[in-house]
Amino acid sequence: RDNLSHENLYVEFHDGGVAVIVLNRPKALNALSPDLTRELGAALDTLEADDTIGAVVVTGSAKAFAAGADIKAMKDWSYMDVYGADFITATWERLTTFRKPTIAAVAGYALGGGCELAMMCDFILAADTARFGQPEITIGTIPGAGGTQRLTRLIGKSKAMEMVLTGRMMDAAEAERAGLVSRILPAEELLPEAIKTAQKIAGMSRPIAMLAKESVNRAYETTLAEGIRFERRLFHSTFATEDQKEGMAAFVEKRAPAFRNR
Ligand code: CO8
Repeated sequence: RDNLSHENLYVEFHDGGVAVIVLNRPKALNALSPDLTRELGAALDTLEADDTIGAVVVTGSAKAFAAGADIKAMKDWSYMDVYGADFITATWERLTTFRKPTIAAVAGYALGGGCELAMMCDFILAADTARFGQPEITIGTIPGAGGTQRLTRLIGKSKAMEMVLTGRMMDAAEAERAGLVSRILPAEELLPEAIKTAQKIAGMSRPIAMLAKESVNRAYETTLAEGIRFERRLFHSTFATEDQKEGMAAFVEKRAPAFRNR
């Protein structure tokens, strides 16, 4: 299947129901311009509607996942330019409303909006070259796409506060220790392993994977008691699917399940 090409990114299709969104604006280290974020939203709309796709990887280049929002584009904007356009959360939040599982495969710089974009994915796989940071304070602003919120939930107040107040970067090892990334891989294995992981997820029952994602995400939105109740109801609802019958029957019959995504 042919790649889907946009000006600042392209989408590769892989076997097993996986799409890879490759941010591709090398001359600006994948800085997230308004055009790039619009294209990302459009790509996600396409992949959400595509029944052949079960999981999505978002990645950049060897040097940069994304070096942040586009400082050259932003520098002269007025308050009304950014407030009026609700810059730029409306477009970015598309990733957080995407219902299929998403993996950020991060090599090189994930800074500012780039780190925020990675944190909007369901989990982060990092190359040993990855560097994470929220350097906004060094250019006279603060994180604006979840950096003060998601980073704090992921790595705790002390580390998040230090990073947001000093702008210092974390390397991959520190990011893994802190719980920001799920695993570190040698740089050359990052994308193949991310695709393999996405294929594994896409091979599960799609609706069940979506329920699992929704339930984990609820942990960030509500109290423990409410989250547990929400999880229990979703768990109950899996018994209304054919795939639960198939999965459990396959286990008992000692064979591989053939999920039909219903
Ligand atoms: N915006 C625009 N251009 C950029 C950006 C950026 N964020 N980052 C790098 N570039 C450009 C450089 O200007 C340079 O272009 P040129 O060759 O025309 O001068 C080119 O990319 C290569 O960059 P460098 O020469 O600087 O490469 P180095 O290897 O020397 O340094 C760094 C790499 C350390 C990553 C460095 O480029 C850097 O510090 N970049 C800026 C990082 C940053 O401050 N990011 C935060 C931006 S603010 C932000 O993200 C706010 C988020 C708010 C979210 C709201 C939704 C979008």
